[in-house]
Amino acid sequence: MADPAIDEMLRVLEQERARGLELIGAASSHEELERAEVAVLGRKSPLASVQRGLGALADENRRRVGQRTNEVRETLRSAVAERRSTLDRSADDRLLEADALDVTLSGRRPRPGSLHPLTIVQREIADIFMRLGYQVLDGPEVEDEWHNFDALNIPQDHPARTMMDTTFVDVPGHPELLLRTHTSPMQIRTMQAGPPPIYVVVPGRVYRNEQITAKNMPVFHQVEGLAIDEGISFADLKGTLEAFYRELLGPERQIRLTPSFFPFVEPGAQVEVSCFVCGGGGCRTCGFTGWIETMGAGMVHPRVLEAVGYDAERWTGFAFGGGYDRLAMIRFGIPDIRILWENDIRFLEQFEASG
Ligand code: FA5
Repeated sequence: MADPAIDEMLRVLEQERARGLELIGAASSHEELERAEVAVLGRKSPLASVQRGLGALADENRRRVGQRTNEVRETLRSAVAERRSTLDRSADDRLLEADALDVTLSGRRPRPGSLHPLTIVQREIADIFMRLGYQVLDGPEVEDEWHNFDALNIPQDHPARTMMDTTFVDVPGHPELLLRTHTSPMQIRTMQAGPPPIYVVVPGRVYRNEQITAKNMPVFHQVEGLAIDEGISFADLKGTLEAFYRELLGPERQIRLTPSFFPFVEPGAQVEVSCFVCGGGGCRTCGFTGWIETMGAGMVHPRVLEAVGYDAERWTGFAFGGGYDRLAMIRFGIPDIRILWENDIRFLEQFEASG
């Protein structure tokens, strides 16, 4: 026979199952879940009062309602456990999200530095001569008097020694050491190292105790060239230099060779380039001559060949020594040599980026 009290208990259990599942499912934080758990499973919950009422029931009813009560409690407990682990997971996810490093963003690339105009010109010079079959060598900046002067046919009392304003190096017991005043001592070192034929260029730094002006620095750069072979003539020198200047500066720059004196060549010449500012008409940069002196050159003097033990009857050759700070000025239209040394970033960043 139907017992309304039992029906009511079963209805409460059903209602609690539905209400509990809804509350638990809606909990969006651990606090809310705890509140829901207390509300549906706690001591004051309708479920607990149904349970407390079981003792007053007859055996059969107690079993029936008790079983249903256990089922509802288990359902709700496992819903709570499941909800808790879901909340744990999403808390972890939030943490991971907050901590995440977004590697899909493209990084900010540091701007690469640029090559110094002197480096660019030095590399271009080396490149041009390598294509002409020359080897590129490096030489010591601290030299001795013999290589820098004597072997180059510049005797002790020769005015060229004072003209070059030598800086001596203070090494006790070695009064002969100096900072090379030009790259020409590398002519001697190269010839001492082996027999002809020789085709080399040697770029590098040189030092002279000189006044700083728009075209002169006490530290500057030269590239030495040396070609020794059988039957080399002045025409080879001129042709080589014309090809070199055309490659480096373009066909619009004229060059001219004028007679000049260097003790280690005979005949000697000065190589001038038409002024890049006025185009040859005359201006302040070229000293109103229309030409800029860039290089000394000539046929290697027989005394130099003899100083290194070469047979001057058999071998001939030419040599040149060019100042490439000046070539960089002409190449890039830089009106004052001092700009090359100021390292002003606004100037330097105009040149090609380093590889
Ligand atoms: C020499 O130094 C010779 N050794 C060149 C040479 C080599 C002649 C081989 C013959 C055979 P000179 O002192 O003129 O020569 O310098 C050569 C070049 O260096 C000059 O034409 C000029 O371009 C550059 N130069 C000379 N002095 C300075 C300076 N103070 N600042 C910048 N460039 C300079």
